[in-house]
Amino acid sequence: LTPAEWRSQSIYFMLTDRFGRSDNSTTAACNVSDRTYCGGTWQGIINHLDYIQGMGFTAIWITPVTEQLPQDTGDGEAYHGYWQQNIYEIDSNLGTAADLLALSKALHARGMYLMVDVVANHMGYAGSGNSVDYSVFSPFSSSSYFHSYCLISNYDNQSNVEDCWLGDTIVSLPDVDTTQTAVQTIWYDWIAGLVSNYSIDGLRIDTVKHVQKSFWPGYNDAAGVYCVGEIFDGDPAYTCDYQNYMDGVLNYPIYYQLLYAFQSSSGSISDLYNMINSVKSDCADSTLLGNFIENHDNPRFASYTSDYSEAKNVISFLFLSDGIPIIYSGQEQHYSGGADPANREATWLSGYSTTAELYKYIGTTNKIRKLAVSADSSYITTKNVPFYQDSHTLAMKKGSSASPVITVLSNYGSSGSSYTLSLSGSGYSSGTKLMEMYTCTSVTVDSSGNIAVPMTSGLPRVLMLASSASSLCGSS
Ligand code: ABC
Ligand code: CA
Repeated sequence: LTPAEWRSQSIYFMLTDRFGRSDNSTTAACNVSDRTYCGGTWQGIINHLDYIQGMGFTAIWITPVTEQLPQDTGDGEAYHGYWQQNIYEIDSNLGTAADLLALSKALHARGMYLMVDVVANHMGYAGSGNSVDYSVFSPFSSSSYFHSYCLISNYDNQSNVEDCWLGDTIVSLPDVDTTQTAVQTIWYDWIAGLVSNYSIDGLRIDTVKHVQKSFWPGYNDAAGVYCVGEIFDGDPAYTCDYQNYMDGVLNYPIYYQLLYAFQSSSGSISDLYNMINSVKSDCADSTLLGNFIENHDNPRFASYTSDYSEAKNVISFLFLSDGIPIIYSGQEQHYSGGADPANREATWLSGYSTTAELYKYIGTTNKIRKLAVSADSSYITTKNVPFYQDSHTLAMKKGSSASPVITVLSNYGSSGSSYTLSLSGSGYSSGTKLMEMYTCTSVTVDSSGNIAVPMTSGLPRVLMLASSASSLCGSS
């Protein structure tokens, strides 16, 4: 799938080991602090595709599929998939090659897409960096393929970040010397083969900032599908530059400001407002970024606040601003685990409830976004414009200038009062009939061009042309 085709998708991300089991158990124990395999499989994902599609997702992103180090170490087992030893075999804990292919086929049969996480920066070894037995790796079975051992010690020094090793002295992440032509050839051939063997539609690329930039265009080209890179950094100038070397990047700059703005009613709306504009100007194309508020490396949103209205605001932002929305499995069940490994709760322990508040909210929000995409052919490529802010409220518009979708967010939380926000600056002219999409409330633009937005309980509001809204809100 091309970058242009990915723009309008929405992605559900899961650790394969933690989402679903082949036996469909909803009770199998999974003690996150053990950091061991819990029994999730590719077949388990196939078994629960209705649950994922029921929220409106059109794609999934799964953790790496390659064969991992086999030991149970002081840092646990390689259940997350980021400690590979043999890139030509797959992790048998997660299933067989036939199972992985079956997952790809099952998705495609539903018109859904498969994104796979891949690692080019390192391999994984159970032991300290000066004791590595390189013969366990396939390929790269000698030290000559690697940078010499040093742990990353200074994130402000880019050569230290690129040439030294991630990991610790318990599990080393031997750093592949990606500057060698022979290494580049191996990686480019490998990624082309993986994509073709399993009919993969997109890639999430791990540890992008730990590899020299010049490595990535060749890798992205060889993959031939949309690539979104992980640059774990909140600085838009730093992170966006990588979009000059691959299709998209995960939106860490927005992640931090979105979290800060909505983790409490005293969060800064203006910092988020300004970051929307910074990302738009620093990134080559903000509509190809991957938007998220949770992942497996950071504490879950609900570990910062249990408030459902705050959770709904961040979800609405992810879906209705520029970029591809990504929800991390368990977010829809309001899971609240803190830092790794606590944020890796098994989804099956929720019983896959489809009546959970956020499960339903994500479903509605996916529908609103799809309606916006189908009603306005320029919606997905037109850049989001924040146009109103006060200390608790942010309004932004996205889509054709004649009929943008307007999203109003508030960080008051669920104890917020009911009031009418008189919203100016939307660009809609007096008399235009709009529909508020979460409540199906009709609103007519007043004679001064203001919109009387009915606010309550700190909940998000989304307005679009009433004439486009009938499939969700009935005839107007
Ligand atoms: C394991 C244990 C943990 C234990 C740890 C030492 O070892 O599970 O409990 O604490 C995988 C596993 C992890 C595992 C690691 C290491 O491997 O999933 O469980 O931790 O063995 C990616 C993946 C991630 C994966 C790896 C490794 C990479 O998403 O799941 O981890 O393949 C760095 C990397 C980033 C990596 C992340 C975990 O570490 O750059 O690629 N993620 C700063 C740095 C970042 C750094 C981040 C976290 O800290 O700049 O580069 O990410 O260490 C903002 C700044 C940011 C700053 C943050 C903290 O503050 O703007 O730059 O990030 O304001
Ligand atoms: Ca490196």
